[in-house]
Formats: sequence, C-alpha cells, structure tokens
Amino acid sequence: MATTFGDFIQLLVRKLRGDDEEGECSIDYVEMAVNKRTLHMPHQLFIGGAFVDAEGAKTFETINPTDGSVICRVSLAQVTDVDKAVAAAKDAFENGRWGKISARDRGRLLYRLADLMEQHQEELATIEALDAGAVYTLALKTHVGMSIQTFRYFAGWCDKIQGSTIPINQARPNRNLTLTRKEPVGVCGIIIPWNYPLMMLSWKTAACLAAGNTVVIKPAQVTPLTALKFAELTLKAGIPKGVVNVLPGSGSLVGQRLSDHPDVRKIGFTGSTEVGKHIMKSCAISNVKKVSLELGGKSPLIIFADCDLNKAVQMGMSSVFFNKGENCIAAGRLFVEDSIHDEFVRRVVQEVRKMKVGNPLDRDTDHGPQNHHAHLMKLMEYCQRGVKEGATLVCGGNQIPRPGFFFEPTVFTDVEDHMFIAKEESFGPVMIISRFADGDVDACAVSGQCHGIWPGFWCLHQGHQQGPVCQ
Ligand code: TAP
Repeated sequence: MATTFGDFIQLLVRKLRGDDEEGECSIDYVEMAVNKRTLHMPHQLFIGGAFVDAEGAKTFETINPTDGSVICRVSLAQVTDVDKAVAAAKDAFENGRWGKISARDRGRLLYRLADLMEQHQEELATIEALDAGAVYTLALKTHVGMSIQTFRYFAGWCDKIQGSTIPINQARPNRNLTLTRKEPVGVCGIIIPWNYPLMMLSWKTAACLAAGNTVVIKPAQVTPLTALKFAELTLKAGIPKGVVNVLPGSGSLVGQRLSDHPDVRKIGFTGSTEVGKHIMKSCAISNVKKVSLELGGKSPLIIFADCDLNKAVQMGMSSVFFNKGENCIAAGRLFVEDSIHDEFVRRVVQEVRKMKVGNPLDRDTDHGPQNHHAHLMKLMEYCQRGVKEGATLVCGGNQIPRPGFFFEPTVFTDVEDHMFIAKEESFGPVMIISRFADGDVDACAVSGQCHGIWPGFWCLHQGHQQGPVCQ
C-alpha cells in the first residue's frame, strides 16, 4: 500500500501502464526436500502464462541419474499443445503488452528475471543436480551462475539495438534517405539439449527476448525441470503472458512441429549434427524460417614437449572431464609429443584416480553420474568400439557398479586417425590420446603455414601463441 500521496500516484500510473504486473497463477508444485531445502518444482506445460496439463493428460517420468529413481511425472506435450503455445506466443507478440512497452522497460523485466534467478540459484542448482546429475558446486557457478549473467548481459542490450543511416547519393530530385531499423522476427522456437539444460535455454532465450521476440522452448525430454522452474520465474518477474512458453516433450514430435510450424519465424537449436541438418531442412521446407544451429564438435588439444607439464595435465584433465565430459567444447582428442607422452599419460592416470566420483550434491564430488541411461549405454558402446579397433584402454571404460548412471573416467592411448573414437565425439568422460613424433613442430606452423596435418588446431607449444594458429 502506498502511504503518501506521491507514492500513490506513482503506483497508480505504473498500474495503469501495466508495469510491475507480477503474474499470479496457481501452480501445482512437486515438493521435495533435498540438499537441506524444499524444492518447489512445476511439472506441467507452461502455455500463455499458465501451467496446464498436456493434451490427453499425457505424462512421462523424469529420472534422477544418481540412483535411477523417478523424481516426478511431467506433462508430455503433444502436437496440439505446440499449436496452442505458438498461438499464445504469436498473440503476445502481435497484440500483447510485450510489443508495446519500451525497450528500456523490456530490459527492466529481464534484469528483474535475472535477480529472481539469483534469489533462486540454490534451488535451480539443486534441481539441475537432481535432474541432470550436474555436480552442485559446478551447477551453482556454471549452469545457473552463467545463466543469470547471460540474462543481465542481454538485459543491457535491450535499449541499445539500433539501426543506422546510410550515406547514399544525395542527387536531386529525390534527396534519398536510407536507414535500417532492427525489428524482432516474432515467435522463436528454442530446442535445447540435456548437457546444460538451464544455460543452453538462457543463451538462446535471453537474446530472443532482449530483441523483443516471444519464445516457445522445448527442453530435452530427459531434463525438463529447470526449464519449468524458469517459466515460473518469468511469471514472477512480470514478463507478460504468452511471451515465454515451455513444452517438455519429445524431439520427434514437439521439436519437429516447431520446426515445421508456419507461425514460427526462427528456430534456435543446440544438439547433434544429425538432428541439426534435419531441422535446417524442415525450416527451409516449411516457411524458410531463420535457423541457428550449434552442433557437435571434436576439438583437438596439442601438447608439445617443451610445455609446462603440470599445466598441460591440468588443462588436459579439465578440457576432457569438465561436467562429466558432457561438454560441447571438450577436447575430443589430445595429441602429445612422443618424448613426454608416457609421462603425460602416467600423470593423467594418477589424477584420474584422485577424482572423487559420487553424489553430485556432495560438496567434495568431482564427477557425478552421466546425464541419463541411454547416454551411459552409448558411452559403453563407444569404449568397446575403441578397444575393438585396437586403441589401448589405459583406465576406465566401464559403468561403475553402484546405483545410477555412473561411468568411469576413461583414458585411451594409441588412438589412430582411422578409428571411430578418433573421429566421433563421445560427449562423455573419455580422454582420447594420440602421440606424434618428436620435433614435428612444423606441423603447427608459427608462420601460419600449415602442413595440412592439423588444420585449425589449438596448440600448447610454448613458442606459439595459444590459439588456433594454423589455417
Ligand atoms: P539431439 O538428439 O540432437 O537433441 C537435441 C534436442 O533436439 C533435444 O531437445 C531433442 O529432443 C531435440 N530433437 C530430436 N529430434 C528432433 C527433431 N526431429 N526435430 C526437432 N528437435 C529434435 O542431441 P542430444 O543427444 O540431446 O545432445 C548431444 C549432442 O548435442 C552432442 O553429441 C553434441 O554434439 C551436441 N551438443 C552441442 C552443443 C554445442 S554448444 N555445440 C551443446 C550441447 C550438445 P529429445 O528431448 O527427444 O531428445
């Protein structure tokens, strides 16, 4: 209640303008006492500012990878739900308050959302640990911390998106004036993977919202819970109804319908190269939507004999085992110069043996469970294939005999270029090491002249700048 006349007028004006509209909505939470707190987790679809059941009340189980138990049942979106969410996003874009508020007010809402995410950071990180097996301390800093920073960063962009005036021929009689004006495209479909559920969502959503678009988000089916908690926070932040919609469901149904939908104007996707290609095709065939794809990788790390070996071991470890190897920028292959190769491997194995594998909620855990069961199975197959093709399995390669989806941190040596594990990403905690002959530093030419052996590689040779030195 405003206690002075001045405050009352301010409040009235803000209300009349529709500002500060904290969304109210009844939420059927799943409550769970974990990590010395009570989690309140929405579990239904989020469409047009309300949590609702899916068509036909369809649901699926979301699983805790630490012990394989069911966390809760989550609504499973159907094609008709996609159509409802896209319609809500379209209406919010074309007719709602979102399109009418100033860019500065849009920024204010995004700042408020970032603040709310910060207030709920422990809860979000705990949900990420529960649903994705993310190590809690890492989730707090990376999965959630970087998501908050992303929203703050993009909130600052809202009122700095400008066009330009372009000098052209001023000849009479027209005295032409040419200018560009940047406008939002409309409804954006956001399809994300399971490795950093909240962070991947934030990277895409924050940019879309800052530019004034509305979004329909499809989280990976195996990790839906932080996306739904995020939806609740958008409501609390006062982001108008329909601007953000979240649809847990399968890629082949929900993701596909988003890619095909005539009212979706852009798709942002992170995931596998195979699905990315398919989405690009669907976007072209449906309505020539814009599409941005972040796909797979197999980044190499080259370690030369004159490196600081302690640092090289440390970098090698973190570049492979960070976030259980479920990391698109992981070093997919290590090349180690012959004369230090054996010592490098010895030290890596020593470090691997020190890694504390365990419950991601324990503060001293380094390495939690893999994200979900199918991924664990894929990692087992990957390693079996490496062994079959003749690579040397130095350590790991197996599921850890305990409940949940734990996989041993693994090291392979003697990996040759033709092998499957040399070419394909594991997306897990698997270090793939190949050796190269001493003195072959020319392969990574300081001059920028590459012998074509390792184009585009990163380099740990002391004489070289640390970066992609080859062409
Ligand atoms: P994908 O199988 O490609 O799944 C990614 C997302 O796409 C999921 O939400 C998935 O839904 C959905 N999807 C599946 N089929 C679809 C379709 N036909 N139309 C639209 N959406 C569809 O990848 P993944 O297994 O989750 O992630 C692992 C791979 O992603 C890794 O191998 C890695 O290469 C890549 N990745 C890359 C990056 C970056 S930044 N470049 C980051 C993370 C991951 P479901 O829920 O049904 O699976």
